[in-house]
Amino acid sequence: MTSAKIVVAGGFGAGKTTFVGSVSEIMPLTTEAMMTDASTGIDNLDSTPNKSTTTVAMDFGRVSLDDDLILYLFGTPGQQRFWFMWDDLVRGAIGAVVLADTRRLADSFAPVDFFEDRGLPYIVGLNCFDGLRQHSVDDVREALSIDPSVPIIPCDARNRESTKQTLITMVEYAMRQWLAVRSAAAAQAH
Ligand SMILES: Nc1nc2c(ncn2[C@@H]2O[C@H](COP(=O)(O)OP(=O)(O)OP(=O)(O)O)[C@@H](O)[C@H]2O)c(=O)[nH]1
Ligand SMILES: [Mg+2]
Repeated sequence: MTSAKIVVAGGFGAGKTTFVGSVSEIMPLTTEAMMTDASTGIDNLDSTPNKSTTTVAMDFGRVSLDDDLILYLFGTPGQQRFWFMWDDLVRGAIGAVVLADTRRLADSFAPVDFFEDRGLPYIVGLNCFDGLRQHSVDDVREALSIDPSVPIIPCDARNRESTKQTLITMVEYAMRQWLAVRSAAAAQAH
């Protein structure tokens, strides 16, 4: 039995808590707080008018991908004022899913940069709100300057099969990256 830690990151309201909640086999641990008037003018709710809470620390969930692989999921807070926690949350993770809302693509720059800077493998999940994807995968890749080797896949954060498939893609990608780093190190040693 192996376990691995995965981070679910992304901009404010991209669907991180929804993603962890839809796929987790245990009742997810959430740290939601009511949005108050204090966030007016700071947090943009135009795209998610029904959103009444926000994550103030983290989400936590667990999912078994098969008989011998358990994933522990850590969702980050999305509000910029809580980003100082991200460094602690990613410690020990094998990789991350960056959820992007294609209606607010600019919110994905900082999360993508965060994982690029730290050299942690990440994939991008395009959370298709209301089934709409406003930009193609190729356009998103170009807009966010993401390397062709990094998977970018559409997903629905509310759908268990979709979130599970996103996680499988993440794990496969992290393993490929890890093997590539290991064989490069072995080649250097010879
Ligand atoms: N229509 C639709 N709504 C979604 C989808 N994913 C999330 N939502 C809704 O969008 C809102 C934001 O979802 P959250 O899961 O709280 O987003 P978050 O990224 O955890 O937000 P923060 O923690 O505040 O950054 C909620 O009202 C969700 O019900 C989706 O795929 N489609
Ligand atoms: Mg959240």
